[in-house]
Amino acid sequence: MKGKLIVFEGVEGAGKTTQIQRLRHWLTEGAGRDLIPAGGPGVVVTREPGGTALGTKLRRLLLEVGEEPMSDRAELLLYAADRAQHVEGFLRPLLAEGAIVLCDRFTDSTVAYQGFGRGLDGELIAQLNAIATAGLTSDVTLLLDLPVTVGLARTQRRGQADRMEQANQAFHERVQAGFRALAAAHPERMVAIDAGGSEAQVAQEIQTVMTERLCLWYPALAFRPSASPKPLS
Ligand code: T5A
Repeated sequence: MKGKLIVFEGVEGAGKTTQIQRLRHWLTEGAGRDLIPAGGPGVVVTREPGGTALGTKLRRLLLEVGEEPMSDRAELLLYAADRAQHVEGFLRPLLAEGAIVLCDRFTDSTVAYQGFGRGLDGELIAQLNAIATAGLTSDVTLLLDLPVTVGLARTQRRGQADRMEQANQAFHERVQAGFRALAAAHPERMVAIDAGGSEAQVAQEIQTVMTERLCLWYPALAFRPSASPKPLS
């Protein structure tokens, strides 16, 4: 793929949406602009669930509190359906054109939430992720690491909890343990970021990691005289 897929993961309220917007700003209007190729589709922001028209409907089904409890397997299959549509109809075409895609959640969320959280079989989840992605993996995944209680407190300040947020704390702690296990198992792909600081501090840490990655991905740009890979908050 010509483009790059940069994924943000973490527990509820870890700050993914906030940091994706900050990274997009840095890459389009800050010092990061000099480190990515000009032209093409540029920097694109998306999310799972809900990155496509079908996905928007699936997201509603997944997050609203419905009339009957959703079975764990139905939940798993709906997240997989959302991903299959997102990968084929949105991510692959954009990556083929050279886009830098910033994606809020991807396959690791299914391993952490449906695997570690719900207790569904890891092999089954790996198979479904393989079907849904047809082999597409992230170029880097930034895990925003934050204590569950801090993240949930942030989301509670926003108001009514969605269906996933309503799960008990033990569930969210298992999800957290899942993310940390994934980061330990895939150090080349996943980078843990301390998400407990101020928004600016977290953004700074992300810019440092991304400067390193972008210089590796696009070395010709990094060594241009005009390039100024200084973190910008
Ligand atoms: N899911 C998803 C699965 O179970 N399986 C899957 O395969 C997939 C793909 C998605 C749900 O679906 C589940 C996971 C989720 O439960 P969602 O609404 O997209 O639902 O949920 P989240 O991704 O968790 O989104 P949130 O908006 O809840 O969290 P974010 O995006 O991590 O956090 P953000 O940036 O919105 O910030 C939350 C609040 O904290 C403040 C912000 O201003 C905001 O109010 N904040 C900070 N406050 C203090 N210090 C900082 N550093 C802060 N950064 C942000």
